[in-house]
Amino acid sequence: MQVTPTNTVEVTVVSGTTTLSIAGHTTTLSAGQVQTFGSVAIDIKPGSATNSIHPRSQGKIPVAILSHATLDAPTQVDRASLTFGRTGDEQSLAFCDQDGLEDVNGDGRLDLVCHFHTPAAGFRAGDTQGMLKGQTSTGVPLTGLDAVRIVPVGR
Ligand SMILES: [Ca+2]
Ligand SMILES: [Ca+2]
Repeated sequence: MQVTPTNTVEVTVVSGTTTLSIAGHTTTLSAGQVQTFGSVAIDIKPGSATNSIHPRSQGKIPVAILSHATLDAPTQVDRASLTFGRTGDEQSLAFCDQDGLEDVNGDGRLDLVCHFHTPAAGFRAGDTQGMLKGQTSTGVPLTGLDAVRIVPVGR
């Protein structure tokens, strides 16, 4: 089963166990367990449509985690769990905004904007997407994808 970045998938195992693969990570579920895995919409560099990244920058990349009907990102995302970069496993988190929360996509729900160290995110020439991984404060895994454009380094 393939899902898009805004789908939420609920899995119920009626007998035995089953293995789930989520964004390349696998987990095993036992009968009787009900889990919800959330793919969240993210916006790399809110306000920029091109999401240009200078791979040699020593700066930070802002990433907005967009709230939706069943996720209030500012209150429900476990900020310390967040990893972001070319594979999604990079320990690149600098900080998340605590004050001045914004509704970056104008849907009436406040979103969570976090900032990630560019060198730690590990983007390379030719990368076309960035992935964010993490979990909610109740332990539900979250993944999000957005496009990036890697700025040619030159020289
Ligand atoms: Ca953007
Ligand atoms: Ca919003």
